Order: sequence, then C-alpha cells, then structure tokens
Amino acid sequence: RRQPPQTEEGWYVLHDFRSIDWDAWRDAPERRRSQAIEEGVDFLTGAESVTDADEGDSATFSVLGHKADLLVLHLRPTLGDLDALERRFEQTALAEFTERADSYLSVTEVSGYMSQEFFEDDSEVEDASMARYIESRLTPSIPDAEFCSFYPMNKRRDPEDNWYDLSFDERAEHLSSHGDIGRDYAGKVTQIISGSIGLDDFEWGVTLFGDDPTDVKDLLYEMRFDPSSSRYAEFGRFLSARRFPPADLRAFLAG
Ligand code: 76R
Repeated sequence: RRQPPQTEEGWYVLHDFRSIDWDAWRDAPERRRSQAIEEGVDFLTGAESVTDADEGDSATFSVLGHKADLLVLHLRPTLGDLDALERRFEQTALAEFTERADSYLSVTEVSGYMSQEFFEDDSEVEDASMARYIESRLTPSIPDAEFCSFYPMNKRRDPEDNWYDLSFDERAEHLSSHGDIGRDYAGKVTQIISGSIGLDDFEWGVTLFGDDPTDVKDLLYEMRFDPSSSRYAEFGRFLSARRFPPADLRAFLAG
C-alpha cells in the first residue's frame, strides 16, 4: 500500500454558479428590480471586501454560454463562513431571480511533492521563498484578471494508467515537468488548484485566471501533451467567465 503525499490545507473554496430567470426579470416591476440590484450589489461588494469573516477573498463573474449566468467565487477560512455566505445570498431580492446552475466545493492545498522538507520538519520553514510560495497557495488572493476558466479533474485510476499506483518519486517527477510547463506562463496565467476529495464529485478543482483566454488555452493544450495530463488526467465540465465589479451588476442585468 502506498502512502498518500502529505498535504496542507488552507481556505475553503466555493464556486457558486447561478442562472438568471430572464423572463421573470423582464416581467418584474422596476421597484423589485431596483431592490434586487441594490441588495445584490450590497451582498457582492460585502463579500468582495470580506466584511463577513477575518480573511478570504471573493469575486463576481459573468458566465459565458448556457451553463450558468453568474459565478460568485468565495474563499474563506471555514466551511461555516461559506455556508453563511450561501444563506445570506438566498436572503437577497436578487436570489429570487436566480437558480443554482452548478456549484463546486474544495479546499486550497499544497502537497508534499515539491516541498517535502516542509512536511518532514514540523518546525518553521527555513526557506523564506518556499514559505511564501506555500502561503500564496493556501491563502491566495483572487487575481485581478478578466478571464476565468473553471473545471474539476481527477487523476486516472485505470488498470493501465493508475496515478495512485505510481511511486512517490514517479509522481513527483511527473508533477515537476508539469510545473515546468506551468511556470512558462508565469505572469500570463494564474491558477488556484484546490483539493476536493470527499468534498465534491471530482478530486481537484482547477480555477485559471488570465487577461487573455488564449493564454489559458495554450497552457492547457501544452499540458495535454505532458504525461501528467495525457496519461493521468480526467476532466469534468469546463466553464468560462468574465470578471466584473459588483457595482456593474445593473449593467450586467440590463444586458
Ligand atoms: O515541481 C513543481 O514545480 C510542481 C508544483 C506543482 C504541483 C505539485 C504544480 C505546478 N502543480 C501541482 C499539482 Mn499544477 N495544475 C493543474 C492544472 O488541465 C490540466 O491538464 C491540469 C490542470 C493546471 C492548469 C495546473 C497549473 N496540478 C497539481 C495537481 C495535484 C496533483 C496531486 O497532488 O496529486 C493537479 C490536479 C494539478 C493540475 N501547476 C503548476 C500549474 C502551474 C501553472 C504550475 C506552475 C506554477 C506553480 O508552481 O504554482
């Protein structure tokens, strides 16, 4: 039996996808619509400035395509924080015009593949840059980029290609070449990889941010040819979204 790599967990992550009932929206009297916008802006602005918890981050996106209309992304220290945000949104007049289209729950994670020393030695992380790296992974701020791509993924468990049957060293080597590809896109694409084993349907959630969607596409295409993806990755649905400031909610709803 193989031992799992050690992991360290940080903030919990909720991807909250909503679709708008456009017919109800068009039919609603101006007074109700204004109230929905006002309460929606209040909720989203409050979430983005984290008035509800000690730390975390939130962001609002317009989702392209039919899968949803709105994505509200929350990172918070506890599940209770996320739970409270979900409930609070339901209390707004805006929620009356939305339905849950999808959602995903995960937790930010650093695994022992590239920072084994950190896990072997409980004491302080000696290396300051490693400490910063780990911190930025566990308590990330949502990058200020226009485009966001989200999908869940698994590592394959086929008899032929079983990620979980590989030795630690084999997996670490795969992830090191995987990381090399990723680092080529530094400054163009930022990722939040969050673990979801036991929390949601897949093993990880992948949230990518970039100003140019083509950079995201290029990065993923390149990774598809790398064994860590070509042999060992399986993907769920993909969703694409564009960030907007909560203050623009009226414009978002006006179309
Ligand atoms: O040695 C190293 O530098 C590797 C550091 C590293 C790990 C351990 C790393 C780097 N990743 C790791 C783990 Mn990643 N990552 C993804 C996707 O669509 C696809 O094919 C894959 C989706 C992207 C885009 C991405 C980006 N990574 C993981 C794991 C967990 C594996 C496990 O624990 O078993 C998954 C599922 C995963 C998936 N990765 C990087 C990136 C980028 C851009 C980097 C380099 C920047 C950085 O070091 O943070």
